[in-house]
Amino acid sequence: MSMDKSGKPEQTMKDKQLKAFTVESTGEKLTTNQGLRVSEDEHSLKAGERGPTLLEDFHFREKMTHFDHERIPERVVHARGFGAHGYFEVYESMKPYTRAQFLQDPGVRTPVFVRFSTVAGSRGSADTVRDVRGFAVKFYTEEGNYDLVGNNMPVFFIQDAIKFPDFIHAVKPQPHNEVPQAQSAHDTFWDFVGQNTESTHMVFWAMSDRALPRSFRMMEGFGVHTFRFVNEEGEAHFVKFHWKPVLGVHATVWDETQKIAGKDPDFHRRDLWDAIESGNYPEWELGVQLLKEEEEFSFDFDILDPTKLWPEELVPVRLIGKMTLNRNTDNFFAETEQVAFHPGHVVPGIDFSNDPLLQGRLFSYTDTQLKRIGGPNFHELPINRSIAPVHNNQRDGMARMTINPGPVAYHKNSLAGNSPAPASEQEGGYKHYAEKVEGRKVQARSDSFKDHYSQATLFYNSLSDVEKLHLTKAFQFELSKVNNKEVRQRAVDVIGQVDSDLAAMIADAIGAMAPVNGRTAKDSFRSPALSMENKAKSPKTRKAAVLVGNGVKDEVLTSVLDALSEAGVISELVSLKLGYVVSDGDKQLEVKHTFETTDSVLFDAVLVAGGRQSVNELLTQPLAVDFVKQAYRHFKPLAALGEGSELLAASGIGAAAPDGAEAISSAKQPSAAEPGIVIADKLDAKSTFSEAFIEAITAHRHWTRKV
Ligand code: HDD
Repeated sequence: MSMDKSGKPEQTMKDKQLKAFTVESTGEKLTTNQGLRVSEDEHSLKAGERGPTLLEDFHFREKMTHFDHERIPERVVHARGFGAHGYFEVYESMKPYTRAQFLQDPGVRTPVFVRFSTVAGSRGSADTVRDVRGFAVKFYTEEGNYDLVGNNMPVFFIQDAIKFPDFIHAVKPQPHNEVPQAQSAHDTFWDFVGQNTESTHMVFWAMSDRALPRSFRMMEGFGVHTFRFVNEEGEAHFVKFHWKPVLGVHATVWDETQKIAGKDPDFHRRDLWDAIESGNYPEWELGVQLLKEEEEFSFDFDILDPTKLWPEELVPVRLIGKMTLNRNTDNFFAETEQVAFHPGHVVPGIDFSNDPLLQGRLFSYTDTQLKRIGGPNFHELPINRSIAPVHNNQRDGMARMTINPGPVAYHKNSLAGNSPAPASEQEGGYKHYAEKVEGRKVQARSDSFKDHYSQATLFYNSLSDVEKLHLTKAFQFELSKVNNKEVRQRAVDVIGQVDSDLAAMIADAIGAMAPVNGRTAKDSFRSPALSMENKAKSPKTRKAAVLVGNGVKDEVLTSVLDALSEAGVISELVSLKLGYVVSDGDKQLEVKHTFETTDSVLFDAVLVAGGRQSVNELLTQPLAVDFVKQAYRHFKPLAALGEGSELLAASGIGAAAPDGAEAISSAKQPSAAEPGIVIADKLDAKSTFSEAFIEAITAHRHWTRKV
């Protein structure tokens, strides 16, 4: 990627626009908001040193008033989020399908701002709760802003936007006591599921590992609805949008997820921030599934139904470009909090379908910004500004920033030569796709939306055994938190319409009855693309904890750390005290964390370094033993150099497993006795050791381990 002279990513047009609003105060004098220099900022103006504060202290009043008004309403959904800047490049011209300018020329970089979010929790809730993740992308195109406001799951809970307030009321904390925070595991959510069976497919996604992403950088994104591409000739194609992460799709395990929420509630935002700061720019490929207009009725599901996906095996995903995030925000509030997305922000060549969920969204998003940002001029906030010029007859409103001169603010006019004038299509004017519609006004839903179970079955059947096990346990956990027995039973009955064996396993764990009229998922169609197991794997940016004490053998450790770093793995030393440990070769190695300040749940892998004294120190520390034990229970790769294998043995690893004892003895080669455990006590095996450890890290987790 191109860099400027200081080695930073080159500025996009959006960066330059934002720069004009950026105020750097380092080295400056303190002033009031009126620009008056302030001479005192610690003592308010008083009548005598011990006297009352005087109202005339304008600096005190201004400072306090601003503080009192610092909060705006949090988003009614997706309140907790995190954003970053980047750019998008198309691989090849999409001209045959769409006239959208930003999808024409592979040489053009379109600036983007992306906000990831959880849905149910408040602004201060934990990152790693079980939830859907928002994946909202604002493209600052030369034709105006285009927002692709999606999620990390390809379907949704409801089919018609009129049910959105009901669904959100059911999943949010209960209104009488505001409990539980950022959880779907409570009566009202599961009551909704039992009463509104259209949610079944999405509930399966929400109970799957997709709801526990390891990182924002390792999750897919979906536009969910069917949209339209329209080309210069006015021809339309139906289109579904996908974001495919280059690092693959990975999750944490449930026990780990819950612990991270306590140990580091900012786990996902920290991960994204750190990746960008360290130059490991996250990347996603943009994929499209395309259907001709005449193929609208070619499937056994309705393509307007947002609870249905288009199986990739039936409609292949074509990768058309790549998005790279390469710049963190300068100010969270100004950028991430004030950014306003809207599925109705489109550019010529992108249009809507009649999906009733999408149609309702087209109303809701402007409405919510009026409340949240406080008026109709939210488009003028720097983060929301288009890089395309804005000219219209809108005037006034709360906090208007542009100064539009002249008396004319209406169309048509003669006094300003009838400007600003509507543009023709050739001049870039947006023209709505001339879809033919007819019908009676009815409050009803098409029969083609009535199948609530087939695709839940498809999803369940497409999962690997481990993913199925996790999903089963998720249902068991969530329904165990439901107090009302009838609500529990109804949920089991609904699950029975997808797979009766699954429903029976859940029923057994939660004291409910197995459904009598269940179905079986076994014979249904599979879509391998739906399983996370079949996605890309990479060791890049994975974090390894390296457990060390004083006297650690540094020679072999250094070569292993070099190999890890070359593979893109980030290693951080964990020891008993912060500062340095002194190695057997008298080197000072910097310790990043202590066992008190970190935890294995914050790492992807663990390496125990060798050296008699070092390992003895670790063996005296119960937290070090717990660290290793827990990493093992979470199926993470573990590696030990030399005497380091004793810490593994002390944690019950290897010795407890059938072939483990042998592995821990003097293995010359890394042991394959247990999946994801790499042990070497011979220095000459170091290169093989590193390779085996990197391979184990690349695999993400080692599910066949019996824990
Ligand atoms: Fe929504 C925010 C995604 C259905 C109403 N939504 C919001 C955000 C995302 C989504 C990612 C956060 C944007 C940001 O980071 O600022 N929403 C979706 C998806 C949906 C969906 C993928 C289904 C396919 N949403 C949906 C419906 C409605 C809304 C049916 C209402 C009719 N959504 C909103 C909202 C929010 C919002 C209330 C809250 C804050 C905001 O818009 O800016 O208007």
